[in-house]
Amino acid sequence: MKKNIYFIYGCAFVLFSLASCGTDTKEPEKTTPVKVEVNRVPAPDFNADSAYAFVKAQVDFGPRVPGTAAHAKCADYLVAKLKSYGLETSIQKGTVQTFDKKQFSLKNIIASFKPDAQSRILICSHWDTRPWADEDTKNADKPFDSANDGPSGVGVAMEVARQISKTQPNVGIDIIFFDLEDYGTSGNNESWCLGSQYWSKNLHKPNYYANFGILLDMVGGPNALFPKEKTSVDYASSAVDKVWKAAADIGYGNYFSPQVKTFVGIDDHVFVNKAGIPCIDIIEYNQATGGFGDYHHTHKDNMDIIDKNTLKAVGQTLLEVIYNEK
Ligand code: AHN
Ligand code: ZN
Repeated sequence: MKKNIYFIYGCAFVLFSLASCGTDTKEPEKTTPVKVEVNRVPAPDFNADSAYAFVKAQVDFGPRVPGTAAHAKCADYLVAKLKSYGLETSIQKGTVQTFDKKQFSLKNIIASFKPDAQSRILICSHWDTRPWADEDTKNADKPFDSANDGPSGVGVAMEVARQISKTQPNVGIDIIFFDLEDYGTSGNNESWCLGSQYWSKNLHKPNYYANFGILLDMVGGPNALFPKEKTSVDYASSAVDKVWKAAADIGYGNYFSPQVKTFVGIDDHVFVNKAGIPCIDIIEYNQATGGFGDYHHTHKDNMDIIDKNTLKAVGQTLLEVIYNEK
């Protein structure tokens, strides 16, 4: 259902009524108004079934824990898909040390549409799985499927990649899937987001710039609520306003709440902002916990909590923003 858009149907209705005066023709259907969206370029239709399939494909590899075969296979899969959509795709490799003194070779997956366009939007998410369900009461030392935490954002971005390959937007688009976001420990901000930290110090192109960035984190839960996240408002308020207005314009104001909430200590957008690109975080807030959902870093984070309606709300909003950017 579309809200907050202008409907021009009165004239059509009056003309139709006059035309049918004095005849036995039926009353015109009042339920089919001629809709005219004001000042918006129509965006292609975001396919939530396709986005869902991209989420499931990642989860089907098994937990994408750094250093495992599932992690390596998932990277190959994402790169091959992005290349198949004609995006200029590469893997940024680097070596990082985790808080528990282990070394990992990280893979940031980077894909560009219209790589030479000046005006660009960056869409990002993380694609690694946390090695432990340490917020769970059972099997807290074991990895979990992690469908919402990582794959939901990657799945939405993959569907955006597929759509822009079919219908070209005016602007360039960069998609970055950061690695090793989730191998952190609480109370140590620098232990998280190792992929985006590496990228912020080693940009994939010299002087890389985008008009703004949009980080997607946990964008697939049922009835998800996305308030304006505080760091995003502080560093990238015009991008926040643009995205939340687009969502309201196309009828997704019930997902994108105008409230500002402080609940994200650290996330990849912090490091994108450190690189000088204003970047927002679309991230689910749970009213009951006052923080993340109760599935967060537990075995509950699996395909059962992925809702196509939420993927659609976020994905369609992104397309709306992309196709209206100059
Ligand atoms: C912390 O949990 C400290 N930061 C949120 C970043 C994150 C982890 N997003 C998903 N998983
Ligand atoms: Zn996480």
